[in-house]
Amino acid sequence: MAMEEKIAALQAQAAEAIKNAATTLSELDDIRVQFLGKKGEFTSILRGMGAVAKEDRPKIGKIVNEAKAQVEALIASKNEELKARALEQRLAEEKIDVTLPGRRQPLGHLHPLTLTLERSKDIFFRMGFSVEEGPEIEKDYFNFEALNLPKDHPARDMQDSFYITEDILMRSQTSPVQARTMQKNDPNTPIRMIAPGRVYRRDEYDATHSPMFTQVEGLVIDKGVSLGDLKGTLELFLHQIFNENVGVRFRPSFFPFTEPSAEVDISCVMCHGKGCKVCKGTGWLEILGAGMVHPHVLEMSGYDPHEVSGFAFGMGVERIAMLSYGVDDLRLFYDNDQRFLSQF
Ligand code: 2NM
Repeated sequence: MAMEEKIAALQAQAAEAIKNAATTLSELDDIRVQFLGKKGEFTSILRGMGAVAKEDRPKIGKIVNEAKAQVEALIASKNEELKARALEQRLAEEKIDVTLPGRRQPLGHLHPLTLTLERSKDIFFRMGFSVEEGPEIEKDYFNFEALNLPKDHPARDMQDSFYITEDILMRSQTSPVQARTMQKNDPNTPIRMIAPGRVYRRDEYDATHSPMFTQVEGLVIDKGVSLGDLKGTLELFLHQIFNENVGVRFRPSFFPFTEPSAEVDISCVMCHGKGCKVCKGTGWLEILGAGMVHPHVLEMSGYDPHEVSGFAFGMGVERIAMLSYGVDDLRLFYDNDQRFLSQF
């Protein structure tokens, strides 16, 4: 058989196979290998070109290449056709049952400490307090100096605070925010603020202590602010955060930044004042510290103690959360154990 005829026959054979024998993509690929592969029919013709007369080689070579190109084009279009058909078949076969109920995503909620902090903020917000924030990495000056804690004060010991350099530390209270607010303010504008946030102390980690805990401190400065205002404000707060019937008492105490200073107790939430293990038989639980802002503190931050007076207070959010939810180990707030958290 002449070379041209052989090629034409092969091309027709390939076209027939592609048209009728290939019903799947893998069958089509088998056909491609059979005709166009390394050991395929067209390749062996090209290999056999040596036997063709020299003057006929360009002509025959051209015919082979054209035939190959045609077969390749047929394979490509059949490939598209089969792919489209396979997709159509999948779309027809696979059905989504939209009536099946969805997988329920368990819904989370706020952390008990966040809930307690938000409730506290809300109570003060309704009394006209603004919320101020400040850095957790603080200057020694704002954390201690401006609050009347002189250089030799025991609270400034390296053993009690996390120092970063000589004069930079992790704030041990949120009062530096009050000092910053006083200094930022015009001394003729009154202040009614709270400073909530994290504070850091070199404490053991046990049922009642943590090297990091959350505080809410407050500060009110105006003309004629009195100890009565302090008592009224804190009583209102404690009656709202616990309940209307909780007992509140003020005991004399000492803080470097307030004079006079007081510690504030509530009647025991467990025994209602009768005396139990939680209140160690006293019937009372210490809940916050407070006092009238020391004249020196006012002065250092630009307020004239002869013109204005103020009160300040501070409390631990963890302690409030423990007493209002009846939690006896502070570490539970930080463990992120779902069995604990999902109860709030
Ligand atoms: C407390 C207790 C008493 C307090 C004082 C000040 C400031 F900045 F006005 F001096 N801020 N917070 C204060 C007073 C904090 O925490 C137990």
